[in-house]
Amino acid sequence: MGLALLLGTLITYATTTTSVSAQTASTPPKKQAKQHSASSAKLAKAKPQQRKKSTTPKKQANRPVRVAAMTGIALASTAQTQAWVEDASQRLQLDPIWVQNTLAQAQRLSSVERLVLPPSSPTAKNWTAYRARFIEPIRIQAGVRFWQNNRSALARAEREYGVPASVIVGIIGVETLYGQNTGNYRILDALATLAFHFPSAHPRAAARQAFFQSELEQFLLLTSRSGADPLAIRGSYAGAMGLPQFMPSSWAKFAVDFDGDGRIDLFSSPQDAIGSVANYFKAFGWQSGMSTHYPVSLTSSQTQMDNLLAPDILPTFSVASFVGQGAALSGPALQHQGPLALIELLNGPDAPSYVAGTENFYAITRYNWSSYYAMAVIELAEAVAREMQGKP
Ligand SMILES: [Ca+2]
Repeated sequence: MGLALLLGTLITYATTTTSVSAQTASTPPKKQAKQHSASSAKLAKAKPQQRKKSTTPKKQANRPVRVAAMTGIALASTAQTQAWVEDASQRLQLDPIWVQNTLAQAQRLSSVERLVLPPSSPTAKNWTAYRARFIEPIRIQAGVRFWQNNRSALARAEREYGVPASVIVGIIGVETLYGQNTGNYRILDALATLAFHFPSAHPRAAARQAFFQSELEQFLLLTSRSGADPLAIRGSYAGAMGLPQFMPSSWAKFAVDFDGDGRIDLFSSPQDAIGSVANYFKAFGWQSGMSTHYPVSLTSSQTQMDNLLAPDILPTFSVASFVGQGAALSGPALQHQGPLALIELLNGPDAPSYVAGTENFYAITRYNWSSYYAMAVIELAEAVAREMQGKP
């Protein structure tokens, strides 16, 4: 997924990794806004003559385009790639010549290979520092504008999927700063690199490589079906695309046409992005009306920290069990139905922060497997919602 992951991996704040995308490798890079319109044509289906120019602002996000990082060497045609072309074409019922020709145009990007590796000298996780990168005035104000510009779609998504508008706004804000940073890697290059040259130094190289081969298949399937040019679509170095940074498999499974124009366009239709994020959460168990988390107090020396932290972010303990182990709750938390998790957020040299996470907190981590990411989404959501009060 998005920028969150970049920060997550480079600074090692993110506990695990990625994404909607479900288990993307780890770390999409900083993105440039630039390619939206180019990309938007791509996966969007049909009706070419009716397609409007994108109205998404193409602000340059004041980051230089790292052209050097985007060019590589031609992907070598090997016995492995040949076998893959044959096998994938058959299973997906794609024209093997088209698959072959498409892959032959992919570039192997050494920058992408480097980016998926864990940092060589990880720094301590620090929620306070991580938070400061996302809960800040520019992102909050952009969130307010996004909410104002998409008020009815957000309200409809909340009605139809039960996911609060604020959470959807939080996700799109953390992922791409509301479309300003959607990534400038050619998706074909990124996925082909990771599908065939995943760095063996990675602790789970074999599984990750298999994952990216599968994502490459989904990408070719999507482009083939929509008639999009697979060479023109851009996104993160890990293959995530559009406003919500969906991986191809997530696009295939969870993206929806929420503006009703007959095609799914996560690059330049904020409405499609909004509906797709909400649909994703609903599919991953979002429960309407449930809080994401509650404050928790752990002052007692009797608190059974090892036991409470053992399940990590997986909600496991009833309110009674949670409290019984010395994790004190108050107010509405005491009425909570369903399991809780003790979420620990490290603060470098300072004392960690803790919250009691619900199943909806856990649902946010299905978008990006990190409690730091989830908490940033929640706090950005809350900050934008506060700003929205009293606004037209
Ligand atoms: Ca649409």
